Amino acid sequence: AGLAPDSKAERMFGLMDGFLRNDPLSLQKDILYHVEYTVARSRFSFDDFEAYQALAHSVRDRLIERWHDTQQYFKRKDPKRLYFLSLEFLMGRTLSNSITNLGIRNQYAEALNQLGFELEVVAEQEGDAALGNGGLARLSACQMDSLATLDFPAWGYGLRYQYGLFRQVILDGFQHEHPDYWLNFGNPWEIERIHVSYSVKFYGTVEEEVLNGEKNKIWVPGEMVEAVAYDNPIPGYGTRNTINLRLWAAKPSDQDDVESFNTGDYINSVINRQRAETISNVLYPDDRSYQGKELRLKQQYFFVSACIQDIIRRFKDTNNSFDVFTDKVALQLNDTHPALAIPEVMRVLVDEEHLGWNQAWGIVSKIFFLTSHTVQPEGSEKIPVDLMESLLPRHLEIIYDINFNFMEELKKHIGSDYDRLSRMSIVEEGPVKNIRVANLSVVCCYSVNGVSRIHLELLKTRVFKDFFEYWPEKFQFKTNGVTQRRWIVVSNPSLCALISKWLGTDAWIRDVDLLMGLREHAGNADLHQEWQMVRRVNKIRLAEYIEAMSGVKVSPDAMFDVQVKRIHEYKRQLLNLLGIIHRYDCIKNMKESDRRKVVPRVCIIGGKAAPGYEAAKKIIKLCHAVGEKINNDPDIGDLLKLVFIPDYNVSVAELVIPGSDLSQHISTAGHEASGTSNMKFLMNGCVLLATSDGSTIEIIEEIGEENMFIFGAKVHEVPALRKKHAEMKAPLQFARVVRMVRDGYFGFEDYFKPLCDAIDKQGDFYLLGHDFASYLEAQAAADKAYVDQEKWTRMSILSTAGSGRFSSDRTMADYAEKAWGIKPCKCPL
Ligand code: CJB
Repeated sequence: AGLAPDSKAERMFGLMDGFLRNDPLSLQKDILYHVEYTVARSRFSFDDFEAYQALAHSVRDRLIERWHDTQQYFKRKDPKRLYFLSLEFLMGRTLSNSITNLGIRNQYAEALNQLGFELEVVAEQEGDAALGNGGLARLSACQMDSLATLDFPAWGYGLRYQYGLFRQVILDGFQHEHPDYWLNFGNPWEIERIHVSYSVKFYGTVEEEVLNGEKNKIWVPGEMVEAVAYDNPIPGYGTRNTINLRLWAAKPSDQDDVESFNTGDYINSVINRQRAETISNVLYPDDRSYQGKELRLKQQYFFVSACIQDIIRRFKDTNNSFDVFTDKVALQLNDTHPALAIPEVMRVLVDEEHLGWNQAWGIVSKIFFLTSHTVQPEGSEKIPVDLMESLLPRHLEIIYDINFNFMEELKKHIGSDYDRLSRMSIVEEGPVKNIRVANLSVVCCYSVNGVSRIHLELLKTRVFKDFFEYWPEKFQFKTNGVTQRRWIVVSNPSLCALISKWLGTDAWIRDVDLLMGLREHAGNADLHQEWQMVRRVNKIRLAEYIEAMSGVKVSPDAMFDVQVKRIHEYKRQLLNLLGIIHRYDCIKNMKESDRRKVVPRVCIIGGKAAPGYEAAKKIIKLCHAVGEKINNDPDIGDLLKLVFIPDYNVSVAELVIPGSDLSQHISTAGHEASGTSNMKFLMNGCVLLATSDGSTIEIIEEIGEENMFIFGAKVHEVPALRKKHAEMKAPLQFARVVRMVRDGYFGFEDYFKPLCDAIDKQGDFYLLGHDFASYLEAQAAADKAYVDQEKWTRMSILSTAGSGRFSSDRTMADYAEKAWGIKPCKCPL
């Protein structure tokens, strides 16, 4: 497959002994080969980590084989390709996912076994690739898996940060951030492409030349940095297709700074050049606010410049006119972070390829597709014009020109409504002049996509209201999804086997709508028994992990109630904590006879706070302070426990999600653009306790409100509630728990004071007080349902059964058809 049928190729193929073999004996040989020659340890003595390394290299060989075939096939067919640009990818671990998708998991397990190792133990040796912050970044990873599985001719592009997302270390209940130097132990999954490297320019001046009688701009840079490619193969499931995730690393440029070397200061010149590498050094850990930082802007431009050079080079390999560019290339912008790609393509087409402005704009305005992930208008990025002018002088000119044309066009339609014109302008006037990256993206992208139906409503009516009224057809939504390969097949193998048994097929792994077939067995007593057994084993595994991490012993008989996600005020981990305090307070004040009716709970919270986000860090500390009190109260015993899981990441999620009974998604309505962990919990048969927000609204439609616990204000009620809030009195039980925190019942009263003030002195923006009573009702309903194990198991089965619509396979097929205009291109087996 993939090889041209000439005799030389056949000879080469023969010399290599054909394709790599996947029977357990061949796999053992390959593993030992890599122990000896790649890891350079003795095959007579190697440990679990070395076994992991060798195993990973043997998997890598198989990935490369398929990668070559796929890329060669794409090249031959030359279809329209999708380029997925994202500054963040949360890939997590690769080993288990790869061998599952390649369909050789059992063979590897057997091979390892015969060498005296256990696959599960060896797989645990791998660290997470955490090149992203939260939902947005994990979404990119899920979508790559779906693009590969659905055979789409797609490439992902990202940055190869040396330091991924910080490691969260908890000391005395406080979060500390430690660097994540994830490449310390090598990374067998990437292929360094030293021959794929591009110069990226910064600073300097714009000059004019006359070319064929026309004026042409040339950017004379003040600094150059090399972008070197690192390829990460992404295998599809049940297909030979293996697509590429190309990550760029910054390296010093040979062409840069020759001057300073000539001045004789050799040592300083070397050190200066080395600074180039800082561009791709570290991931920004704030997942919503990165305004106006030079390094961030450099990162973004470095990224898009490398991508665009690579994409145009590949286009020119098989095409000789830009007339067909829009038939061959679609560029997906994962939020506005890579939006500089827009002026960059304009610059390349006009200044370097010498297309006229109108022709170039005709191309640019058709190839970009934006996905917005946020509902906060203040979350959108701004670039100070001064900074832009110094770092990217030519791009600033281009943005001005785009804006000029846009404003002229707009005036023809809306006349002299200057307020609106100034709101829609790409350039924000004021004491500091800024480029509004969101406006630039909306003006230039062919479509703007929300991540859930309600999110689109909010984009239309709040965030991009002016733009929606002007360009209604530009705005669409494609509800997010997650991949069932990672979130069921890899992370919950026993549930996977059970589902396949009851559906009579494992075809749902590619065709996830088949999960609906579980509905007809939702009342079957045998299924219930098996379902409960699988869930219990996962809970025991989680209980062991909790004890190892926090020293708290928890009983798998209790309900495991979980909230894991980034810590944000709008996600309301504080509401959860106040609910737990209330529960504790109630139990303390109960008669013995009532205590016997209490459903034992283990409350589990996990997530990272952005290093500069004070309120979020206080919430983490409060969780520890409350946990400390409850867990050590002999009066409470197993009735209630509260544990914080430190350093929540993808591989921790793979353990926590399958072991949860109840999972909380309790953002103030109108604040969560979509949410995606709700979908992962759903797939694993966890029952949701949630507000009607983001994608949860669509989940309610799919599985029915009677199979979930829904509470709280609705999106359309929130603005009025905020206005009314001053006159409203918080319910007594709410005031009481806030007072307990304020009065130092859990210690640290000065430290927690701002959290209490935000609620009872500063207007309670996130409406904790308003939603508290209905939150407690929903929790009480969950307790009641849990006691009735038959009812609970039914709800759990129906959750999994209804999760198919929330697969990223559906999202990617939607984008392919309605936005990008790409078609599957399946490499023959
Ligand atoms: N999101 O993770 C991030 N980071 C951001 O900077 C902005 C948004 C999240 O993206 C997810 C994927 O679309 C959404 O599900 C989630 O609601 C949103 O907060």
